Amino acid sequence: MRANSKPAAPLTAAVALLTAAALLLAPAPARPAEAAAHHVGYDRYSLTVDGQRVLLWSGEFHYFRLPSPALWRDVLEKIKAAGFNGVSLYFDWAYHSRAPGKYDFTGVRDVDRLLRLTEELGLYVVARPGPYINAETTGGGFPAWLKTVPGRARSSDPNYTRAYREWLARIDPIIARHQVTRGGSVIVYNAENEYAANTDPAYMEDVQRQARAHGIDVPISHNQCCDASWTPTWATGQGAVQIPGVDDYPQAFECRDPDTWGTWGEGVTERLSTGAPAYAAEYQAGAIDLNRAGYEKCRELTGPNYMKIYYKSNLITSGATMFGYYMAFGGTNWGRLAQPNDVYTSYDYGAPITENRRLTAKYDEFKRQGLFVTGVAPLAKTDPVSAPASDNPAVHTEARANPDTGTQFVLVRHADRTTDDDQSANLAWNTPDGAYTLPVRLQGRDAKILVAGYTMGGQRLAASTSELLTHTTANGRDTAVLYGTAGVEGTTILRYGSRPDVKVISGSVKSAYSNGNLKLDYTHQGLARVQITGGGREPLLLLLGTDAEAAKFWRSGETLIRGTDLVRSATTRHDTTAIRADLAKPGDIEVFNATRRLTLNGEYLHARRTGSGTLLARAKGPRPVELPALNHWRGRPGAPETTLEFDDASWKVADHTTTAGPIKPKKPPVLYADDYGFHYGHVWYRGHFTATGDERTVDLNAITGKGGIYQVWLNGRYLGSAAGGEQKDADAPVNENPGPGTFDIPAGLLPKGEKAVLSVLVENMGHNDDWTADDYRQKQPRGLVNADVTTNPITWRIQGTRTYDPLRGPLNTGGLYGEREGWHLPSAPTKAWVTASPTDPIGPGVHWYSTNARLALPKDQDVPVTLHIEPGTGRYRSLIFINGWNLGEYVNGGVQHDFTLPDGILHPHGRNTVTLAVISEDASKPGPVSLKAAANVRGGVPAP
Ligand code: IPT
Repeated sequence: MRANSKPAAPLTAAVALLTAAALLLAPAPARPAEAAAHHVGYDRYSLTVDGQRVLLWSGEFHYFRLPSPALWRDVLEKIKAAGFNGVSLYFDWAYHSRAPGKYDFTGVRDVDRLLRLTEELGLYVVARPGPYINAETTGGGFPAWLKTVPGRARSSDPNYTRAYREWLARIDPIIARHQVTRGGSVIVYNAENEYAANTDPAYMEDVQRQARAHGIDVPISHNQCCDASWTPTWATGQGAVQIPGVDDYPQAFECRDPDTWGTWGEGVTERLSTGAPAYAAEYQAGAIDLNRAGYEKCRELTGPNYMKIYYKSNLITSGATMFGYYMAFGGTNWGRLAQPNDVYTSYDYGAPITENRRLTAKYDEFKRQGLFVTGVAPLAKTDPVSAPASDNPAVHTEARANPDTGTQFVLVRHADRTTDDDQSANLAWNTPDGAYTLPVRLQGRDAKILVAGYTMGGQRLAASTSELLTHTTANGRDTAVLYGTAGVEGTTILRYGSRPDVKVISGSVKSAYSNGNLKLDYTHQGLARVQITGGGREPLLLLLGTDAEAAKFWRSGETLIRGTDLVRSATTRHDTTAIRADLAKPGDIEVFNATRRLTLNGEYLHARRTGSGTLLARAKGPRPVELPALNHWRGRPGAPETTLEFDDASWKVADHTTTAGPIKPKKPPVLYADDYGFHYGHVWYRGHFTATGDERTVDLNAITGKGGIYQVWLNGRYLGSAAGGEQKDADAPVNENPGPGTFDIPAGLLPKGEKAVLSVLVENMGHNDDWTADDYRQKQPRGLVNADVTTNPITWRIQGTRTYDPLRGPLNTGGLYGEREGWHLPSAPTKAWVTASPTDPIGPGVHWYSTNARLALPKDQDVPVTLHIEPGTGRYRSLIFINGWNLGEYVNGGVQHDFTLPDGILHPHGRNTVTLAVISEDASKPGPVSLKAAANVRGGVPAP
């Protein structure tokens, strides 16, 4: 289906004929069944597909943060329903590769399935496989095994080159077979990521050479941080890409102060190349929770007002036609996916779609903008033009126009973008259809894009001070939705060959006709409906609503629907329109341009015809649901490694004397976990020595990544714990105590000449990123980095993850005793455990608890379930395993108390195991644990 491909009405036929090509929007990516090759091109205005312009309005989605492929459909359908026509996808090397030469693209890592889904849903894809991606993911996407490869990453060092070529040789061919040029969805390939410091053009060039060799033939882009002041921009010279883009986060990441405005500037996307479209590769649509304010504050920081002012300003000021909003849906840092300096388990990001897949006020604003931007073809090709003069200097105007159609897009905003004033102005507006003086008003932080000279289906929109949401054409009638701030006046002028018949069906709208202009005056209030017939045009149903009313509309093809909490799709066959929708409560559903009968999620709906010619029906809400209490826990202690007699003969001896990493140990042996192949989660050390009798303290140093801890036992006696810390930056002196811990040895514990064992449990919170491409932070070790205990020789043994779990992947399972024995799995022998409760008072060490939860949630409802953990007392943290999947880490005293348990991992209609590994630093009393429903809607996608 093509928007705007309908023949124009007589008055504008001549113009329309001349500009038909410019008015065509490219069709959505083809479904596999009809896969056909298309040509992808671009010029300074926009991307093109088979010569037709595409304004790419995409949202970022990380499949690796939603370990449930069935729910990929849910999120992508929601992204599509918000008016996005594309998604931007990072591909995370670390997620797929557990060791050199070992790659997995099955199950939750099946990216071919993901790309097939984008094709089926008609979403373009910007594929971003790195090799480096940042993204607050462990190692910035680098697999931890890369830390043991000598040579600087993100350079043309031969060892690194061998490594990244291996990744690209695996991922590129998958991406290549899904390109638009082969009938798929991938329209752009992004090379590297914010490659702005310590750059190596030969490397940047080779990443692209590899891509081409692997069959990538769509344009290659790059996301430059953060404007053209960073050089190189990769616009010219060796390593240059075809479409250089810019990342922009104008609100920064201080969610604690959600009222701040434009901390990082104006957010205007610079054009980096004269021959390519301006590309906002990553444009801020949420934030990492840098100062632990909670993601709701991040959603406020980047809320609808920010979106109106920054996104709309950017569109008109920059003329960008390619956008990647970061993030559309953030998801979960499950397992050991987090890069610990910046994020914790939740990667909700304050995005328009929450981690529990709920739609927010930001989603509404995305929908208002997205339906407009992707539905109004002339916006894909515009040049700056002089703007209507404003008679109030506090009201700023700026304009662009399509050079072929003359259609104008006028930005109206406060001159001072930080103000929340109420300001009015009169605009002296020279439109393609005549000169008009029209009043506008900005109430609070706001910005508008007004349209003039637009051939809207069979209608001609001369000008409006309301914003255009969307318009559709079906059954010989146009329907258009315009909207504005509640209580604020609006004017819409339409052109006619003769006086049309105007019937105000509802609301209060005044109309006047003269000289071909039909002028409608109204105040935005609820939803007004005006039926216009005659005047030499096809009939028009004009809907004039408030912002809130506009957000109630959904569009699927040419079908416009009002009501429900989400419309996933609407398809009409014969006389029946079949709707797939979600409802949180019973409500009305109104279908514009429907045929005769309606079905909702497969069930027939009793509908009646309204005075607006629409079909109206009442739809049921969800049945209430109940979740079981978590009872009947069984438990057992989980740190036998602390005892003298524990048998560690099968453990690796840590005896390396050299390391590839840039941080060298003060003295051998190297104790770094990665050097022994233990990359994720906890690692145990046991140091065996014969006591001299003079030992007084144990002096240790460990690097865990931010937020990690380590714990120390000597001959079974607990000595205490310390924060693991991280090596801050390359300037910090090597080995300058990132995580020091000094522990007194109790008198009499180490008799001279007796055998002794020091047991140390070190947590690995995840690996640093390599944003600055200096290799230093990224290759910083995890585990013990120094140990001073005795003057006698020590034999160190080390043990981390024991077996590979092909289903759950490399980041799921660490090296706790229980993880090595599979206690986190549904098959755990918990019958042999004792009756216990995760709220029992505990001492230092590791304590395992497990129970079953039988869920019987209704099959036709979507109930996102979370694990809620109440604060307790003491210093402890809990790893959360659901059916064997590590779905996060609760840290007592931290910000996160609700952990998303996605369907697919969680069985909504069956038995689940809930297992906790509680790691306590001292005496503590953990808080209660329960299952919670984050929502309850009728609809959803079929459960996996
Ligand atoms: C930009 C990265 O490209 C992206 O991967 C992600 O880390 C994002 O930031 C923050 O969430 S880096 C930019 C903030 C300078």
